[in-house]
Amino acid sequence: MYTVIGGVKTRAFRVMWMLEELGQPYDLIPAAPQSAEARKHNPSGKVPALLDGDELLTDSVAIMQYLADKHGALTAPAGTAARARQDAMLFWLIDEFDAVLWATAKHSFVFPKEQRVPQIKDSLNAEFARSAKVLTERLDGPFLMGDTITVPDLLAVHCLNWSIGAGFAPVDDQLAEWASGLRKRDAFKAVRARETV
Ligand SMILES: N[C@@H](CCC(=O)N[C@@H](CS)C(=O)NCC(=O)O)C(=O)O
Repeated sequence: MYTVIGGVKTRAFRVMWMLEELGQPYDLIPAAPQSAEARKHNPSGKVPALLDGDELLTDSVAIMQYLADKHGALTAPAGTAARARQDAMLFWLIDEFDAVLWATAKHSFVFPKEQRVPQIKDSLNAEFARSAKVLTERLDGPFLMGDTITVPDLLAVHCLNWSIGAGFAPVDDQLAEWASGLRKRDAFKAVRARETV
C-alpha cells in the first residue's frame, strides 16, 4: 500500500494520477507545502512525497517514473533508446513548462513581496507560449511518445492544467484537444474526484 503526502492541488496530483493509472490503492496524507506534515516527510518542506513501505521518496517526476518502472507500465524499459527519448521528453517538459510555471508562482505569491519581480511575467508568458507551440509540433499520435500513454503524458497534462489555473493564455486547439482527451481517462477523473472530499 502506498501513501502519498501532499494535496490534489499540488504536484502530488501527478503521483496520484500515476497510481490510479496503475490500479494501485493508496492513502493520502493531506499536507500543504511547508506545513509541519510536509516537513515531517521531506526536510525541504516540499510536496509530494511517497511512502512505499519503509521507503520514503520525493520529487513528483522521480516518483512517477519509479512507479512506472516498478509496475512495468506507462514507460519504455530502462536501457532502451525509446526510454532515452522518453526521458528526454520528461526533462524538456520540466525545463520548459514546470520551471516556467514555478517561476511564475514564485514571482506571484511564493517569494516574499520584496523579492518578487512582476515584470518577469511577460517573458515567462512568452516562453510558455513558445514551448506550447513546440509541444503541439511534437505530438506524435494519440500520446506524446506514440501509441501508448507514458509518464510524459501525465506530466504535460498536469502542467497544462496548472497553466490554466495560473491564467496563462490558452494553448492552440490541437494541444487543447489532446489534453482534454487525457482528462477523460477514468484515472484522471478519480484523482479529480478526491478534490471535493
Ligand atoms: N521538483 C519537485 C518540486 C516540488 C515542489 O516545489 N512542490 C511545491 C508544491 S506543488 C512545494 O512544495 N513548494 C513549497 C516550496 O517550494 O517551498 C517535484 O516535482 O516534486
